[in-house]
Formats: sequence, C-alpha cells, structure tokens
Amino acid sequence: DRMRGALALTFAGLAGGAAITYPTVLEAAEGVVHPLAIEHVPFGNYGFNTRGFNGGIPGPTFRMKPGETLRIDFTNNLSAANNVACPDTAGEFCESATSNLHTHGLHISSKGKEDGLAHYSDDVFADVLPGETETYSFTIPENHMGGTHWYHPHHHHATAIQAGGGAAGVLIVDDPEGYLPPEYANMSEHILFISGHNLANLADIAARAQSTILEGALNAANTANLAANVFFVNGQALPTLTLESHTWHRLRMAYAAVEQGLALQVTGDATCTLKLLAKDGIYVTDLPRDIATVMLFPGARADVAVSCTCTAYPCTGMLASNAGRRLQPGRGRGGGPGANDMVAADLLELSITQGPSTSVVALPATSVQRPCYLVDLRSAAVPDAQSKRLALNGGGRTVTVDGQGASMTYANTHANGGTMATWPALTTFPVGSVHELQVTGVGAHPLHLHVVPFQITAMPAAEYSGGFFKVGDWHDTLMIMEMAGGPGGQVTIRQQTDKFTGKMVVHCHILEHEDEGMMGFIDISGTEGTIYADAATLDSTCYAAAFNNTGTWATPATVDANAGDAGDAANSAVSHGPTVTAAMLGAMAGLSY
Ligand SMILES: [Cu+2]
Repeated sequence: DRMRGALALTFAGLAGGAAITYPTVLEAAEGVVHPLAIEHVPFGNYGFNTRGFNGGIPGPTFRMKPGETLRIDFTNNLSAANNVACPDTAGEFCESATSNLHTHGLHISSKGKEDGLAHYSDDVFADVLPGETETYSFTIPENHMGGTHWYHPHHHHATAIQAGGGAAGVLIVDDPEGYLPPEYANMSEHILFISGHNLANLADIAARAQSTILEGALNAANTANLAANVFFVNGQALPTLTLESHTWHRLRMAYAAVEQGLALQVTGDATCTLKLLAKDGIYVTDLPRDIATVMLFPGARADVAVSCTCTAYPCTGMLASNAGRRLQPGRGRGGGPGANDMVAADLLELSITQGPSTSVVALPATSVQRPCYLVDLRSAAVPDAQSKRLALNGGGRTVTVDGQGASMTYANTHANGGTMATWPALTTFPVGSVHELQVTGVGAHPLHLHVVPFQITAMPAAEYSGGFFKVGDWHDTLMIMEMAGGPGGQVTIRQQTDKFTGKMVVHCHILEHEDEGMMGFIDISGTEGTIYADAATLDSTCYAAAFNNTGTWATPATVDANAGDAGDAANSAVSHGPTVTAAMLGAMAGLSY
C-alpha cells in the first residue's frame, strides 16, 4: 500500500505537484543551542530509509547574522551496526555511521577540540560516533558577506552516502541592514534546496560500505516502478511554487548531489527573466547579471532573481534541467538518460498568477560594498612562493600542489601508524596573505576549498556557459562543464587567507571521488586573526569590521544598458543571454575521468 501511494503521488507530481514547503528555520541567538540529529529518515515516499537531519530531508534551515555565533548540539543517532570499519569493506566506502558537520561556504575556523577548542567549528576531521553528541559553535566574522550556504556531514569515506543520501540543509547568513538597494532587499525570498539522488549509485556505494541503509534503494524503486534517478526540491518531488507576475522573486538555490550536474532553465508557457545575484553566497560585481541558464554542480549555490509573465493568466513554467551531465559515466547509470550521460530533470513547477502591477520594477545596476576578504585580487601582488599549480586528477583520485600529494585512501592515511590527523599538508601559506593557484581539472571535477572563497582571476576565455562564469567571479566550489580538461582548461584562482589559521581542506565535490581519496589540505600558518594588510589598498571602500554604510551603492562604470529595464520581463519573448547547449557543456567532448 505504501508503494502504491508513492506511485500515485509521483504521477500527481508530474501534473504539477503539491505546493512547495520549506524546512523549519532556526536562528542563531545568544545563549541558544539548537539540537541537530543525523538519523534514519524516510526517503520521500519510496518506502525505505536514508540518512537525514531531525527527521527529514533536508534538515532545518539555520539563519545567522554577521558577528553572531550559531551553536548546535549535534547528535549521531545512526546505527552502530552499520559502522563497518574501513579495512573490512571493499574499497574506500566505510564507517558509514560515523559523522560530523561541515558548514559549506561559511568563512569560519576549521578547528575543533583536537586543536584545543572547547567545541568544534568547521572541523571535518572530527569523528562523531553513533550515540555521541558533540557541541558545535560557528562564529561568523562581523564582516562576513550575507549569502546562501549549506551544511552536510563530511566524515571521509562516508560523505557520499550520508550527504548524497539526503543528510544536508541550508545555512543563510543574512545581509546587514541597508546592504542591498531596496529593489533587491525587498524581493520575496524562496529557499530551494535541490538534491539529486541517483539510487543506482547510492545503492552501489551503500553495498560497498556494508551500510545496510540504502543498499536496497534501487531494487525498491524498480519494484515500485518509481524513478531511480530522483530529484527533490526541499525534499519534495516536483512541487509547485506560485509566483505573482511582474515581480522579482529571489530564489536561493543550494544543490546537493553525489555526482550529477544540472543546467537549469525555465521552460513552458510562462515568460521568465533570470538575473544572477550571487554564486556560492557571494554577490556578483555586475548586479544584476542577465543569464538564461543556472549551472549547478555538486555543492554549488546560486541566488537568482526571477520575474515572469503570462500571455493569459494563470500559466506555468518548469524549472528544468535539459542538459545537465552525469559526472560518473560507467558507474551506477541505472535510470539514467542514455549514452551521452545527460541528465534531464523537471525540478519545480512555477505557477504564475497575475500580480497587481503591469510592469516590473527595474533592478538598478550596482556593485555592493565588499568585505575586505572579498576585494578584487586581480591586481594584488603575489609572492613567487605563493603561486602554485593545483591539479584535480580523477584517475589517481588525487589533489596535488606542484605535483605533490598522494590519494587520501584509508591505506595511505593509515600507513606506518598514521591517522587522518597525521596526514601531511599539500603546502603551507601564511595567514593574512594572498596566494594564487593555477588549477587544472575543473572541467570534470568540482573544486571545493573550505574556510575562505576564491576568485577566478584568469581563464582561457573571459566567460563560459552564457556568462554564468566570468573572470573576476567568486566561488567556493567551481566546475565549468563547458571547459575541456588539460592545459586548455586551466583556471587561475586567488584567495586571501583571511583571519583563520589551520587546515584549509581542498577536495573534489563529486563526493564519491572525495571518499575515494581526492582530498587534501593546505596549512594556513601564523597568528590567528591576521588579515591581509593591502586589502584596503586594492579597494578603499572595503570594510574590515561590521558593515555600517547604509544607503550608499556604487554604480559600475560599465553597465548593460538593457539590464533590468522596466520592460524586461514584460516585453521579452525570450530570456536574455545565450542558451547553453549540450556542446557547450562538453558532453560530447569525450572527457576522461
Ligand atoms: Cu572528482
């Protein structure tokens, strides 16, 4: 009966499903400790369990303001019986009931109790065993930029099965009062936690880990005639979001998946205009940026303003990926769309109703004031010793710096009496400085760096994917599917090692690659709290303390004269910006993995 119910719901979903729901919002506050438990929860209506937080997927949304501290008591309620040790499983998937918390995108300390703190911060080397509760305390710098981030477990060798199975949720750092022009600040906001679950791959990883949970997922889906490649928005299959016409709505998207990329567009009867506001929780410097396609790869976030109209009201649009890409050909392809590894998925139906206005307000071209850790680094002086080559090597499952760095397999990390804690750094950079990394491999692997985001300072082309990726943009996770591998695919990034010493983890965000060893860390040395002395020289308007410049917004020297004009959404037959094609995504490029 349960399966039949699920089947009926799925068919109902295809015709436009239930109204979208949102996770519980928990706000940081002085003296408040929020409980968060990883536990066995139902996987949608599929009739089997996965791992999730506080009873469902996704977990609660945590909101905090710059300068606040988010406190969480994290309890591991997973079954110890499923926690099979690494030497006892085949390959690198093991300890599937050991967990911890990673705050993906937050610019905070990566330290924990083993570093002498009274609590854990963003320490992915922490082990929280089944039955244990640990205290996490995330202190947000007072000049942290407001943005959309997410959290998930990050226990090495068990990240894919936990985070990819649904144990994840949204983190939002709120903008300070007066940070955005009112046309942006006053948008209605909709949090879209998008998750992709390829049950063939998850079941395969679960079996390798002897994790019990999810081992039967593919068979159960097939028996019930349910989709085996599942996409949820806020834990729902194809929900409906109702939006008034001629109004800008801010969609805060976060994307979690083990191994699949998406290229989202709005199709259907509705005419919708998309403007990119932020990627990975960092505002673009050319607000508002015209885009037609939102590129999502595992770990990515995108804040997008959308405004829609209908020829006749109401009408519908579909937020859909017609040209995403399966990032792991040859593994767990069941339920997939075919030989070219394209992922087609309908995620969210947009129901457009007639709003009170007949024209949409213009979004002013602007550039928000930058915190000093996010100033443009393209003209920064980088010491020779802090310019390195970083390579993501899929074949060897390694991340290397200047050619050095072994795969973090269990055997390697535990050779000669070693542990995860004794694994050596890829390199060391001083805190409060700028370094440069010439990165290869982001055509096939999402590069993720913890602790502090990075700026793209050079690429072979000025932009990719219809302007979704531009030189000068900021990310903490970056994959450009359009970009082929090899030297032609080199991307140069720069970072400030702002404030925080300790381990800055770097890994591939195809989570099974990470579990299989494609990870390492850069050691940030020196005195905790040191900031980059030349930031204000590069950008005299940057702020190192709390933002307090309400009501002043810069107008960029160069703006698109058509961007955000009053008739944009009302008069356009098509969205601005070029359409991303399959060829642009590199789907046919024969990349090696
Ligand atoms: Cu990878």
